[in-house]
Amino acid sequence: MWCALDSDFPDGAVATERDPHFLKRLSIRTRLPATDCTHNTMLYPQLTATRCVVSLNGIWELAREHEEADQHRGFKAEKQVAVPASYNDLYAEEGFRMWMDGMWYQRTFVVPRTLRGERLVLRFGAVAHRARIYVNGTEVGGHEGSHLPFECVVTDQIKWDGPNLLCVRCENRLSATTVPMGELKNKGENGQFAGQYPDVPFDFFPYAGIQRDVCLYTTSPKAHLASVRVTTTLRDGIARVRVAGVIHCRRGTSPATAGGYRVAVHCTSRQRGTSSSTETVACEYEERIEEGKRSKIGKGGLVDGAFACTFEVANPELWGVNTPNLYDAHIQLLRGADVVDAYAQRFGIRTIRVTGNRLLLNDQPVYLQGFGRHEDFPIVGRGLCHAANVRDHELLKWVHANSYRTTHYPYSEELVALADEQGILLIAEAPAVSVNFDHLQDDRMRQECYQNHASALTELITRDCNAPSVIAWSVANEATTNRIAAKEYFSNLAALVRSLDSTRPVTMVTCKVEDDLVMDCFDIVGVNFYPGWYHAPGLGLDESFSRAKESMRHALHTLHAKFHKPILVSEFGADCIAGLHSLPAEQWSEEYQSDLILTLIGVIRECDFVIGEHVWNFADFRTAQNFPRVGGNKKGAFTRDRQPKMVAHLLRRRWAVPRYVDAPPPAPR
Ligand code: BDP
Repeated sequence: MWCALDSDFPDGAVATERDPHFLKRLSIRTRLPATDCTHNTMLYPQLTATRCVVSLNGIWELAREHEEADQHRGFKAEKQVAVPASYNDLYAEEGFRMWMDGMWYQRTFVVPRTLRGERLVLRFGAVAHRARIYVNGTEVGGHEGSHLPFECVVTDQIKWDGPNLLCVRCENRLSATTVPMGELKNKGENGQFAGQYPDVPFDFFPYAGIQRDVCLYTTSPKAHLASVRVTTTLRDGIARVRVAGVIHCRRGTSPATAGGYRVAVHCTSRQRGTSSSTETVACEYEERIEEGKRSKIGKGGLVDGAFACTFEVANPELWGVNTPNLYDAHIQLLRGADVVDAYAQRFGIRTIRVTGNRLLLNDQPVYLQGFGRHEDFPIVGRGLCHAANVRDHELLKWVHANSYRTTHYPYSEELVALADEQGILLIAEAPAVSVNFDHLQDDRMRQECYQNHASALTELITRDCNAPSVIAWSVANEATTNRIAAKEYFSNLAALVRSLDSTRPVTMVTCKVEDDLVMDCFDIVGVNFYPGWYHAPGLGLDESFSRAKESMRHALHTLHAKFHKPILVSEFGADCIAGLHSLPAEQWSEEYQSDLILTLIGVIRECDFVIGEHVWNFADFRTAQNFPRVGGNKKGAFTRDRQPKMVAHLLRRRWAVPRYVDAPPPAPR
C-alpha cells in the first residue's frame, strides 16, 4: 500500500509512513516547463465515469470519387467495406485495389439521447493518407498523415431526431513533399524502386483507407482533460513520478471562474494492487499570444489550464523486458465536489540511456535482438487486427526477441499498449522512409517536406510519450543522407525531437555506409546493410559467406570509426521462399536465409560497439509490384500468415540466452 505525506511539502511536514513503498507529494502547481508536451495528446478513448465511448467500427459503404459534386452529403455505394481495414485487398477488381484518389466512406449512426448535453468528439485512429470528415454534410475536420490519430468536435453538428450521416473522404496520393514521399516517377538514386507499380519509392504496399478504429466519445461540455504526460526519474532506488497535463474549459469561462478547477491525482501499482493517496492541485493558466496580444484564452475560445504534481515512490517496481511492471495515474478534474472528468494514464518506471558503447535499461546493458516489421496481414492489409497483434507478440516471445523497430511508420496505439504490457522494447519510427533530397531541390519544397516530417514526429512523440516500451525515437529510415542538404534537415529534426522529449535516445537509420553526413546528430547509429543479398551474394568456394562477412565487418568498423557512436544493425537478411530447399545453399532457399543470418550475427557480435541486431523482417509482407519481389518481400523469418521458416527456429536457439549474459563482449579489434 502506498501512502502520501499528509501535510504540505516541503514546509517541514512530517511524513506518515504507512508502508515501505510510501509515496509523497513533492510539489504542487508547477508551471509546465517548455519541454513538456503541452500539445493536445488526444487521449486514447477510454470508458470512464465521465467519458462514454461508442464504436463506429463495422461495415460501412464505399465509393470512389466521381464527377458529381456533393459526395459529402451521401452517395450511392459501390461496395461495402470493413472498418478498420485497408480497402485494397478486399475486392477482386484492380480498380479498387490500386485506387489512390478520393475514396469515400459513409455510414449513419444514432446518438443515444442520454448523451445529449455532452461534448461529442469523433476520433479516428488512422486514415491513409489524407482525410476530410463530414457530419450531416458539414465538414468538421481533417488530417494529413497515414498512421496517427486525429479527432473532430461534432457537438454542434449532431442531430438528435434521427440518424446522422458520417462521410469520410480519404486519399492516398503522395508527392515529393509528403512523408513518406511518393509518385516521384523516380529513376536514379532510388533505382530499385523505379517504375514499380504503384509508384512509391519504398518497399511496402501503400495501403489506404480507414485503417484503425473510429469512435464517438464524450466529455463534459464544461471542461475536460486534454493531455497527460507522466515522466519518471530514478535516483538511489527512489522514483520521482511527475504527472502533468493540460485541461480545456468551455468558451466563455473566464480565467477567474475557471480557476475553480482542481485536479486530483493518485497512482496505483498494477502488480501490487495498491494505490497512493490522492494529491489535489489547482490548475494554472497558460498564457498564449494571440493576434499579437497576450491572452489567457486559447484557440477556439478554450481556456487552457495546466497542472502538475510529483510523487515519490520508494522501492519502485521497474518496467523492463519480461518484467513489464505498470502503474496507472488516475486523474480527476474537479469543480467543487463535482468530478468533471476522469482518466487513467498507464505508465512505467524505467530509465533508458546510451553510455559509451552500451544501451542501458535501468542502468543494465541491454542488447537488442529482434526485427524490423510491418503492420501487414492478409486481407486486412494495414488495418488494425487485434488477433494478428496478439499472434505477432506471441511469436516475438517464442523466438526470444526482446525488441522491434516500428518500421517504417507509427504502429497502432493498441500495439504499443501490448508492448507496454508484455515488456517488449520499441524503437518508434516516424513515417519517413526514403526521403530523397534529389527530389527536394528548392528551398520551398524542402521546407514543406520538413514541416510534414516535423508534424508527424511531433504527433508521434505526443501520442507515445507515456509508453515505457518506447525506448528510442527513430527520425527516418534510409534517406539520401549523403547529400549536403540532408545535414541541416536532420540536425534540425534531431533537435526538435530532443526538445519534445529529453528522456529517450534519438536515432535514425542510414544505408550510406561510406558517405553518410548526418549520423553524428544521433545517439545511436542505425544501419541497414545487406551483404550476401544485394551485394556479395552466394556462398563462396572456401569459407561460407566470406565476402558477406568481410563486407559487414568493414561497414560496421567504418561507421564506428567515423561517428564513435553505438551501432544498431537495424536491417540485414535475405529473401526466402518458404519451403524452397537447396544444398549447397542458394539464394531464396531456407538454407541460404538461415545460414546467412546466423553467420552475420556472428560478425555483428564480434563488434563490441554494436548494441543490437534487428533481422529484416519479422514476417513476409506485401509490396508494390516489381521484378525483385515474388508476391511481396520474402525476407520474413515467418511467412505472411505467421508460420516459422527455418531461420526462426535457429534464431530462437541463438536468442535464448541474452547477449551480455551469454559471453563477455570481446575486446575491440
Ligand atoms: C531496406 C528498406 C526496407 C526494405 C529492405 C529490402 O529499409 O524497407 O524492405 O531494404 O530491400 O533498405 O528488403
